[in-house]
Amino acid sequence: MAMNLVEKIFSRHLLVGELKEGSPISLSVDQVYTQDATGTMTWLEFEAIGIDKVQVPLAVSYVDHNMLQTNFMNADDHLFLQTSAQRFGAYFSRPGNGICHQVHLERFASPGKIALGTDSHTPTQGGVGMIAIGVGGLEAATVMAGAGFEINMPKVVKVNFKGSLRKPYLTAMDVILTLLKMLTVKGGVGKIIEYGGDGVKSLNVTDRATITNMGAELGATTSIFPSDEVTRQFLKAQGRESDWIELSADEGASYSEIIHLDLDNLESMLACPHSPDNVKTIKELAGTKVHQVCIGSCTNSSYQAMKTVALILKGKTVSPNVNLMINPGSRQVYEMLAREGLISEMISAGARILESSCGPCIGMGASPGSGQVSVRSFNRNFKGRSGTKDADVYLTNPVACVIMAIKGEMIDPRDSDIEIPLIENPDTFLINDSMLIPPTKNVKVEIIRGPNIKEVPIKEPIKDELLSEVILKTGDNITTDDIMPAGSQILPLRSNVPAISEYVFKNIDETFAKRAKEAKGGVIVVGGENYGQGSSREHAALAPMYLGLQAVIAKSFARIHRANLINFGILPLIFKNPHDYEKINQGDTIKISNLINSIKTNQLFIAEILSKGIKIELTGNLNEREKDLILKGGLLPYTRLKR
Ligand code: MIC
Ligand code: SF4
Repeated sequence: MAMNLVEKIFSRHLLVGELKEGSPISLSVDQVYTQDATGTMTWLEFEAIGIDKVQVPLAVSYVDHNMLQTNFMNADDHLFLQTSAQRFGAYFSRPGNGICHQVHLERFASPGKIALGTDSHTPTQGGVGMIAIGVGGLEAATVMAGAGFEINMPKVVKVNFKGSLRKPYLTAMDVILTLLKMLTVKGGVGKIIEYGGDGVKSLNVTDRATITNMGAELGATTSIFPSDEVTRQFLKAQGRESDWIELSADEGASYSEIIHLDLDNLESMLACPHSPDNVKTIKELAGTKVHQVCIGSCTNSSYQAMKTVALILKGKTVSPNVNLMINPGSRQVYEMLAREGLISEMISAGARILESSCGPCIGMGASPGSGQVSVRSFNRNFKGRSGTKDADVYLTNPVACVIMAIKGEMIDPRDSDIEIPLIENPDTFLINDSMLIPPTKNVKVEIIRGPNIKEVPIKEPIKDELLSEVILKTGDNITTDDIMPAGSQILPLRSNVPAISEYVFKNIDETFAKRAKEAKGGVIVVGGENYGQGSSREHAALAPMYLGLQAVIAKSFARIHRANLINFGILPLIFKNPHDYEKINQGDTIKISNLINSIKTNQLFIAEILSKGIKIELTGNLNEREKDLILKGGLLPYTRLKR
């Protein structure tokens, strides 16, 4: 039978189930990686499961998010992560080595394999032809403890490229922004996007990785490219040619949908505030004044992108009205640029060079000024994410970014008088793995914890009747940044759930935490479409759970957040009739009886809105495992009981 790429890789990893759209499957996993902001909880959870050593062939613990050390907390977490990695058998990527997705692509990503990462941009690795999926920390911990990865078989959508991207003013960012304009932030939910067609040849691996990285913004489970000669060249240049295998879809393979995109007809694009799918051509915004430009992140930090930026800056000066920040995503890229004198060109032009970390992308410093316009080569521009609530953040390709930094305003690169070089892949990358500490063998290392590191809270198993107040009703596309904000003040609290829970919904509802704690009988939140889009942070489930969240009722959910809710024993319920959303108001008390039976038998849940005397129907759509997880109070008690 002709197979697509996803079916080929899944069938080689299938433990349980059938590769039929929508049906539950369990897959074996080759690689798991964590980053520090989600990783402290993940490693605490791994420890709580009680397994001595990581059971997957490769585990890597990165430090890249919580890099500002304004007090003891982040440095303590780094040491906790380093000692946990040594204790449990994972590589440790030291702070300064780079952003997890970029470093993983350089040093570990392998065609044909399956990786999970505790970060929503894990699909970056799809650029080399592997399946890489973002998951919550607890999910990753159980897989590292030996469980299979359970998921409902997604639809597979093919995006067929024709033409070529080899034009200096365009980059892979324009490809994915064009797709975001076409498909929106909900367009990929429940789907894996498989790229193919002749145009794929014109994209090198790092271009492909930019596209798969931002597949997360489409809501896709993951995205994948074939593994071809271009992939082989990339791996060879990374000194890893032996990791290469050829992988492509069979002729006649079937897809749930095929989308065509002609790379010859692309324009320079930019996503406007405050959503990555609010995409326009740069020409439409030409002349808009720019105050800050940030280049880097896990989306656009390749050596080629950074070298292009440096060569454009050479001999020029950044506009006096613009702050230009550059954070090369990995030490490999940073060191190569430095050795070639390219960092000097950046400094000389007036750029501010930041360390290899997430930095401005997650509001870890470099927040724009009040009401300022910030143009970034990053992947998310949700309101307030930059650390400045009233800033307007735009997303575009690194070439357009640097040209705007010089000109001080938005301009299509073709309309500027600036010459843009076209940089080829290097034949060899600089390989220096000295900041990747390999797992120790057979030594019991003591795990060192700072005072800010607290235990993982566990939910009481669900009761048969819920009598809870709707503490908050939200609109569509609520992000996990809305639910559990990040930024330099809140991120250091990731290993302390009681403390971080004070900030739940803080940016959109100042008193949520207070009202939730006061509510007797627990908390219900009502949401619209695509509730919980964005990051994989399980804190967006765990911290509300700590405040008493029992159920979220929404029109639809983003995949990772729904899984995180279930993993922490919280019911994700869907309006059977989406118009019933209008019938519930904030402050209503909702009664749902016969819960346990409804969960077990997949019956409709009947919710009574007590203040109005009306009843509405809700569905759970829970598979067997999900039912079990909810009934046992979440994945941690479930995993412990199974052992
Ligand atoms: C993000 O880009 O939002 C993050 C910060 O990398 C998150 C992970 C986190 O919240 O720690 C993600 O994308 O999953
Ligand atoms: Fe880091 Fe931003 Fe990438 Fe998230 S999206 S991993 S915060 S660089």
